[in-house]
Amino acid sequence: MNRKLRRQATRVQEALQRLGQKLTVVELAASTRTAQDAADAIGCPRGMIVKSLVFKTRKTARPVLVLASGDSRVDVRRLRTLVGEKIGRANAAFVREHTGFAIGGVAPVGHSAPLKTFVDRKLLQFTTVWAAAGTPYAVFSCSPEFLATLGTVTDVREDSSTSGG
Ligand code: 5CA
Repeated sequence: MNRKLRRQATRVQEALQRLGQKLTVVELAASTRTAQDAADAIGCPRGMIVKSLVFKTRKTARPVLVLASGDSRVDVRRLRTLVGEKIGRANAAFVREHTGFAIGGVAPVGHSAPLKTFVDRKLLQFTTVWAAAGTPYAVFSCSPEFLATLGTVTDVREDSSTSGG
């Protein structure tokens, strides 16, 4: 069933194993590059897709990873408050340098070096979610509680003060 994984996907599979997780990386024939692509390929609501978004602090150029629901937008002002510094989206080169993955395949685990991580609380409303696994064709499913172990759970999506989720 599980064909030989590409190198980056194997890295994610191994990271999951090191974390003691019995989770399986799967490579799909269809692209999972964006949250919408992944939702279409998997056949699930876009909200159940985990976006792994990399930001860069303006002054200190530190990477920050935000895990958010596929149908949420990250509120950059909230993120700024959380990190205590101005922050913006990272470019492709910065993403690759600090995660080891290309945009569209950035996984929540298996990074080149430990990454400051925030997990948006909205993800916790699902029983299962799907995250990228190193390439724009690889994903794995997990519980949101597993993602919660990877960083700080917080409300960092837009409108999260009023929508209640
Ligand atoms: N594989 C899917 C989830 S399974 C995935 O990686 N989705 S994602 O949302 O985490 O990653 C795609 C995101 O990368 C897009 O939301 C987009 O905001 C961001 N992105 C795309 N191109 C660029 C770029 N040139 N620079 C910075 N960010 C980009």
